[in-house]
Amino acid sequence: MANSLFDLNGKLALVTGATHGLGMAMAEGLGNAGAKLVITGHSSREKVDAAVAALRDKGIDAHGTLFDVTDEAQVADAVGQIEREVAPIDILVNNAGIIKRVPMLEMDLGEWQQVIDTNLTGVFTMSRPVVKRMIERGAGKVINICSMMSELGRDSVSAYAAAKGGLKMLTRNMATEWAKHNVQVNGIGPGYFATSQTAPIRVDGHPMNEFIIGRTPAGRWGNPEDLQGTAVFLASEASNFVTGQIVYVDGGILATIGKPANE
Ligand code: GCO
Ligand code: CA
Repeated sequence: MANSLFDLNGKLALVTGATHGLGMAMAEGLGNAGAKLVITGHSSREKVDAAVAALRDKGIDAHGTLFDVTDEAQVADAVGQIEREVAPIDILVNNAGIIKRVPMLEMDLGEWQQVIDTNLTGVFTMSRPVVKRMIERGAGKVINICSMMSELGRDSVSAYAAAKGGLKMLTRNMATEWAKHNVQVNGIGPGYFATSQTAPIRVDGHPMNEFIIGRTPAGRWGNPEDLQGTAVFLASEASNFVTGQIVYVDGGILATIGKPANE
C-alpha cells in the first residue's frame, strides 16, 4: 500500500520545455510513476515529436504540443485543447527556461527582458489557466523549476538569478493563494546538472567544471535522473500537505561554504 502514495496512474502531467535535459528527465520520471504526459516545446515541432517518440518507446503515454509560455493567447488555446482532447491537467511542471551568461554591464536590455519573460513571467502566464481549472476540480499540483540561483548569485547570470529568485517567491505566493483549494505549489531547485544548458561550462579544463565538482559535497555533476524522485514526490498524494517549499537537489552545495581546493 505504501507505494500508492507515489502512484500517478490516472493523472495527466504537463511539462513545459521538456524536449530535452531536465524537463525530459522529469517527464520520464512522472511517466514511470504512471502519469500520462503532455510535453511542450516553444520552437521546434521536430524536437517535440522526437521527445514524444522517446517517451512512447519507454511505454509512456505521451503527447506533445508547441507554444510560447509567455504568450497568453497561445497558452489559453493550448490549455483548452489539452483539456478537451487529452485530459484535465492534474500536474503542471513549469520547467521552460533560458539562460544568458553575459556580465550585467554588457547585457542588452532585450536579453535581460527575454530571460525574465521566459523564466518568471512565463510561469505566471502558463499557470493561471491551468490552475483555474484545478481549482474547479478541487485538486492540483504545480512544480516550478527553480535553481541554485534562487539562493546564490554568480558572475554573468544576473537576469537568470533575478528570475529564479523571483520564481522562489512566486512559488510561495502561489502556494499561499491556492492551498485552500487543495492545489499544492512547490519548487525544485536543481544544483549543477549535466545538460545542454551547462555544457558550455562543463567542458574539461573550463574553470567552472573543476570548481563545481569541488564545490559540490557529492563531488559530481547531477544526472537528470537525479531529479525524478523529487518530481514524483511533489506530483503525488505523498506531498498533499507540502506547499511553498523549494526542494534543492544539489548534491549538498547549498549546505556548505565549500572547502579549500587542495583538501
Ligand atoms: C550557470 C549554470 C546554472 C545552472 C543551474 C544551477 O551558468 O551557473 O547554468 O545556472 O544551469 O541553474 O541551478
Ligand atoms: Ca549582448
